Amino acid sequence: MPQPWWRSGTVYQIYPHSFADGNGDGMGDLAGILSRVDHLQWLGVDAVWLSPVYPSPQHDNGYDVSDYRDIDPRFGTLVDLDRVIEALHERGIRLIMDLVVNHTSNEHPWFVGACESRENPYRDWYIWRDPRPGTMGGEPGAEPTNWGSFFSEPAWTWHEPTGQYYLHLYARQQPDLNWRNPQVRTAVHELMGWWLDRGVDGFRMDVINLISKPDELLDGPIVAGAMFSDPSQFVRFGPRLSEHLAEMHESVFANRPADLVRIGETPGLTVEQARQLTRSRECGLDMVFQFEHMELDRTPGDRLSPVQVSIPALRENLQRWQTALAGQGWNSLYGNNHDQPRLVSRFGDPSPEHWAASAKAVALALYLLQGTASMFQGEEIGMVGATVRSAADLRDIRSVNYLRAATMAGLDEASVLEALRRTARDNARTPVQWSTATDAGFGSMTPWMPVAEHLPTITVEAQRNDPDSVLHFYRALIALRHEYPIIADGASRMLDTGPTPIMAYLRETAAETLIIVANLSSVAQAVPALLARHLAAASPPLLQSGPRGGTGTLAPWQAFAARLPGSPP
Ligand code: TEU
Repeated sequence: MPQPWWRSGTVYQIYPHSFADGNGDGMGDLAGILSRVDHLQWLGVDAVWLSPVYPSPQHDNGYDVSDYRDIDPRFGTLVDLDRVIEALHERGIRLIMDLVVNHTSNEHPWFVGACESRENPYRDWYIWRDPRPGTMGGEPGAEPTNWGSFFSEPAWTWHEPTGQYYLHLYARQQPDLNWRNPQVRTAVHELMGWWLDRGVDGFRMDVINLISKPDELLDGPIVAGAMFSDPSQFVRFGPRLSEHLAEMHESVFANRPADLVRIGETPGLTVEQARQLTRSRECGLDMVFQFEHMELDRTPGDRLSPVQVSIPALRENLQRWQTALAGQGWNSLYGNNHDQPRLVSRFGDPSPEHWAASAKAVALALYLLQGTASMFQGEEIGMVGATVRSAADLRDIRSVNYLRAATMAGLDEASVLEALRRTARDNARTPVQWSTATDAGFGSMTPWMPVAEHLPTITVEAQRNDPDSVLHFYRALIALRHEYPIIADGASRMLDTGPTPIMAYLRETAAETLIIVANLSSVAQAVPALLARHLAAASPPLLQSGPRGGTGTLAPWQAFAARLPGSPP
């Protein structure tokens, strides 16, 4: 049986707002993407995941869709999208669309209809409830449950004209669809088929694990210091989730080619649940973006408040996912995206001395595990996080709402901003730095978000000319994943490196073994005894980053992959 392409493949996420601006209006667009497809081909990626380009009022940068079958004029037209698909396909690159169907925009005609009257045919496409008994609708505390949205507001908004509340797990401009209604499910299946007929190669499904809500919606506990209860516990694996995904497979994918990919974005999902959703194609998902490793450096219950990352904890977590999904599901490997801070700023060391070696070391440690690599635009040149001087530099609705709620609760703005500098989603959303031109080659002098302050070497142009650059390293890493089937197929075994910041693991098949070692710190590390025994027998590196340490020492951010004996040449 041929293996699906994604096992050895790399997905490259394009966040259209910030990738490249083709018409100079400050906002990236499809024409910009078209002008940069050669970069993607040179890099060697297998697929592009395109964040939403559908018509949208942009309250959540396109994750609030008002028409599922068109393109927002700020990004171009359907004809432009067809051109992008064609240009990618000509280069052997697939296109994965973002499917945002847990919620729509409040400006989507379905919701506009639903708001007209309780009798409107679209009313039941959304989730409506009466005020809490004994209260007056619209007053604080009258919400049907005490749930908070993920954007620091109540999860219910009062609709005065029809006298009910509607549910929104995200912004009030993002009402949740009612997946219990079969008409909703059919409409989603149809629009998916429409895009597949147009030539797209799969979907990244936004918060797809949140689509099934319990029949009865109940209050949850409120942790100390919080305003609302966290609805995740009720909705992250709702009663009909598996059923809805299996039905989606049956109605959309069963009679289509098996190389169309379905990637579920699934905050809060456990390994066992991930296995349930990805263990066979009929379950509906081929892999999930899980969140556990993205929450290890966050305060529980407050995802925008940072704590120091622990490499041993990260290692342990990644290995748990590797083991649990081996042979019974499939992992995705990611360390950043448009919602997460930049990889090198978060897990590496962005200081001029260590920036390059650390960007490479983190990538090597992550992407040689078993799973599909998923990279975010600009990561391949080691881009660092946004420069946030003041609250006015924050664009993301989540950051803005969080700051407002925290200061209203009495926290001081400077310290909240300090936390947001490390955790805000704004971090990864700055324009891609293509060149050293004043507009960084983005295509506009006044981009919607300012270019991040960066070293002059952090541009595509500079790094293309330097064979030792982060960019060339990423290209070699992507190629290595294609070249060595063991990276797709081998079992993963984390080596015990104790409390050190060293991540070391083996990839094993009956025929061969690879060893991957990375010192994920800016301090030289003595090699632990167990690792030293392996290293004594290892081949010259297949790929390496950073300066070499002496015997028995790993230099700061030294990382490499090598063969162990028993391997054929
Ligand atoms: O993100 C979901 C997400 O990452 C978090 O908001 C998550 O739900 C939260 O941490 C609770 O665990 C997706 C998109 O990637 C993001 O850009 C959108 O804002 C969001 O869904 C809503 O569509």
